[in-house]
Amino acid sequence: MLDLTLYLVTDSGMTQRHGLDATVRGAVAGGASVVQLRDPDASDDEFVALGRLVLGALRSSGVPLLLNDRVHLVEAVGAQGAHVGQSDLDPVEARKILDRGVQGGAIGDDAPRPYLGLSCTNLEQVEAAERLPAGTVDYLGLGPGWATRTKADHKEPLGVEGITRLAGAATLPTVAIGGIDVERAGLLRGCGTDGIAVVSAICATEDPESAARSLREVWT
Ligand code: TZP
Ligand code: MG
Repeated sequence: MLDLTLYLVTDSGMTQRHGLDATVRGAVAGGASVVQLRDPDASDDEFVALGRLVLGALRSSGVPLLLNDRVHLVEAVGAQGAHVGQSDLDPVEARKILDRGVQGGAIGDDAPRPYLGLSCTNLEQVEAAERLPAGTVDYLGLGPGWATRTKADHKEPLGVEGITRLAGAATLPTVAIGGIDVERAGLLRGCGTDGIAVVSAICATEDPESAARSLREVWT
């Protein structure tokens, strides 16, 4: 099962300072338990190259790599799954594509079933996700907790109360995202999610490893 404790979502612009691979290695050394490659502006070819770079950085760490949106590239990258938003591919369709990769043998005969995450920004979306056929999605991303400049088109911030309400309505594992830093990670403790997801609080720092360590310490 996925460990959602500290979920790193990458940003290619923010990671330029240390490099995407070094940022990921640092984050994992500091305690990141799952990594999502996110780069809405990259072409598919660029995205596959970035995916392989990150996979190399994760090698022998046991930390899974999920791809943002691009379910069709999971197989090509050799990633462990994908994460979709409400306006991306329908989760049932996404699940079919992921499972087809496994059955086709390209991912490997004894490979575990790929993971699928789904973003939810309100209660209705959580309730709809809970009604999906069992095994469609593995976890829900809940957010944004706070306004964030990382995602220009984000929905209304939920705050601690909103995140708590959505997490309480979910039986699926959940992870909070959006504007989370060390202080807010502390505020979210006890909100009912299985973990916290961050972009800038790790990617845009001078020391991704210690940033990850601080977030993890506050959260756990
Ligand atoms: N989805 C909802 S908010 C967000 C995403 C990808 C961005 C979170 O970035 P940050 O820098 O951790 O606020
Ligand atoms: Mg998306």
